[in-house]
Amino acid sequence: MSQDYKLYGRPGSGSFAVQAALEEIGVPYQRVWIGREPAEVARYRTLNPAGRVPALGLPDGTVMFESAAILIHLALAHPDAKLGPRPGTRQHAQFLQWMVFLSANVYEAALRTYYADRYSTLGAAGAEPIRQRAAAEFGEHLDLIERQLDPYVLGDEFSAADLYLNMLGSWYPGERADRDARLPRLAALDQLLTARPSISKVTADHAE
Ligand SMILES: N[C@@H](CCC(=O)N[C@@H](CS)C(=O)NCC(=O)O)C(=O)O
Repeated sequence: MSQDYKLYGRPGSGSFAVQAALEEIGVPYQRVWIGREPAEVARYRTLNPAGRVPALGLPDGTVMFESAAILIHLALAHPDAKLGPRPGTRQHAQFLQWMVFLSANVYEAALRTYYADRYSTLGAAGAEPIRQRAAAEFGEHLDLIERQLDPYVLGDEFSAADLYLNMLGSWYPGERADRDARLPRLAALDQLLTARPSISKVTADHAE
């Protein structure tokens, strides 16, 4: 039986871009915030064994996780929303490249920045050098994609990669003014996205 999409997330987390994609598509969905209490996380792990957010319940009840995979799936499942180029094209190859780049490098460096204690055998006592290195790499990965923006990740074609980059770029570890001075094209992309109703709706939802 078909049901609404069910988005599992947390305010300010990786569920932001997925929710923006659902808004762009215009399908009904339920948004479920997952608390951080161990019992709630343990319950959530029965749906998503990775225990991370986001995860997406599909209309047939299947639950999938990994933000880039979810965004790519939504782009493919709803071609009319134009969240990605036509599969098999050169542009789609670029789309896949940047989605994986963002997930494997930018998102990964953000996790190392904000959960640095998990990456040291010393825990919190060993976190600071890891955090500093990760924050530097986060900026370097953004520098790389900055050179690509014109004005979108795929040139003049808007896609889910822009939703993803907009979210990840907002996690820059430092002052926003410094980020915008370093990454002016990313700042210009933010302006374009802020004008989209999907982004303003999800921003308001995550700020509640
Ligand atoms: N590779 C995963 C990473 C997901 C992830 O780590 N999400 C963070 C929030 S942005 C999370 O759930 N953190 C909670 C935790 O690790 O306990 C993805 O792209 O979906």
